[in-house]
Amino acid sequence: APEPAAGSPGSDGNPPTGTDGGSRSMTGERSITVDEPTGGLTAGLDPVVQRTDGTWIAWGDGDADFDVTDDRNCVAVPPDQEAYTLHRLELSDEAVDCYYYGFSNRVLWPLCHGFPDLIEHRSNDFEWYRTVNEQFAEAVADHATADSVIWIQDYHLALAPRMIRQSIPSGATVAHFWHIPWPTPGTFRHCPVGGQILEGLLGNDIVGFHVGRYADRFLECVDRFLPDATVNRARRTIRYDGRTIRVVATPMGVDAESYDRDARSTDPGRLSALFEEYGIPRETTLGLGLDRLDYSKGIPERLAALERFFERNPGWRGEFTFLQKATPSRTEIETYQQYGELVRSEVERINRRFGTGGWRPIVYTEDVLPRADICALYRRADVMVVSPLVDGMNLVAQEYVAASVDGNGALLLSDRTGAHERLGSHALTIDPTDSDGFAAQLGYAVSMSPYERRRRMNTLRQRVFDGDLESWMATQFDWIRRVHDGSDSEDTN
Ligand code: GDG
Repeated sequence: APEPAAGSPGSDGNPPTGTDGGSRSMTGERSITVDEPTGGLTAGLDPVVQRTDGTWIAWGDGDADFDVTDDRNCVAVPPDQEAYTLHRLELSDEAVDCYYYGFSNRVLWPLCHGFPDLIEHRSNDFEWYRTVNEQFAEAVADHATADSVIWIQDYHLALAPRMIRQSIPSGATVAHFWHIPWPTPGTFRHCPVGGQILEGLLGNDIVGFHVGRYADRFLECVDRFLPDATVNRARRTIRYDGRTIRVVATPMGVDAESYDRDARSTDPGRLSALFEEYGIPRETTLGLGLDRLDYSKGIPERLAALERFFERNPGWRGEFTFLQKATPSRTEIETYQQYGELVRSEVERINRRFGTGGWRPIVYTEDVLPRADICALYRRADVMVVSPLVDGMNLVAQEYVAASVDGNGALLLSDRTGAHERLGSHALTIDPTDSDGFAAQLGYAVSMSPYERRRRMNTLRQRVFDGDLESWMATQFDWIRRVHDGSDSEDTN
């Protein structure tokens, strides 16, 4: 089995300070507090790393209640079982600002999501990005042996693989999973340090993406911008620096069984209380949106489609309520602040236009809810709307399906998400920017026959359960094992 795992905080874009709502605390002997995060990836990785007896390297901003037990900032997790070692990198405020809110989220995030106009170049951001990547590489070198497997997560660590490669014993395997899209070469050109990013990533033995499209674009970018690399697009391999790098597409799933289980144990009293708190009529047909407040998620476009829907279907006024749960994210960045303001003001405007007496067509909240509440809402929602302008995968769509235990939910899914590749043919596909078509699909969803709902949902559930988080992990580790054992070599040379 692969040994140490290493990685960044995860995919939800939030630092691993463990302060998300709905967390559970365990207190060990040395007053160590471990908050279980609500995000899918971190929660999914934790049991895997527990089984490997490895080391998890993650950064924190120094605010978390973290009691280090040795001079390398290492602590055993869980405190009472010591299943793995958590090596924590403490970052200063300036480092967090430049590395995380700077180059990671002002350059790489908009670049990879195809929003080059939103890229902000600030002096020092890239230097800090490099410095933090170096810190990660040094921490890995502290733990790695010739037999190690190093598994790196996401776009915050693009330079680290090459640095790691230079500082660890040969024989160790380095794999990376990139949780967000990879851009076209035309967009990638907007990154002034693109060559360094690609060289950094080619320090890996394996680079993983959610879908084949991103893997192919990555190969195209390497082909176009790194003249020393030899790309084999058919085999998805790259020869560089005397090594072969394998590029793979392994779509990430969710822990479907646990969403199914939590949805089945919904407390009806709690659901009524939530409806009351948010002013949602008890018997309403319910639409649901659940996203980080991020410009990639297409929330204003969704609101425009809802406006069109209520315009065209006056009979649904008072009968259909849309709950938009938006979690504030990266609020240090002005683009995100402006986006939040736009979303809030559009909700108010639409509610003023169509609201009557006690009924609001759009109920909007920025509350972070415990997972039990999320599962209860998923189960209750008649229509789930997932309409990003671009999204690497999108776990929410899959969680909704897993939690639709009564089989009668309808999923509207943007064709610009990774999830659409797996679920698209049985969800109701939308182009998020086409308000008319989007509103028409919404109209279709709310009026869909129970038979069609069940038929579609049965197939969706099959796909989500077949391609769940565990199967994603297994596929990842299968690739890693093949490369690590050398059994992949005849394919790649
Ligand atoms: C990135 C990529 C890719 C949200 N609000 C609450 C809450 N959540 C949870 C959801 C879901 C997660 O957050 C969001 O995951 P997504 O996949 O939808 O989106 P990103 O955060 O953008 O994730 C994405 C993912 O990485 C994995 O590779 O799919 O494409 O952008 O799990 O349930 N959870 C709780 N309370 C909330 O209020 N408990």
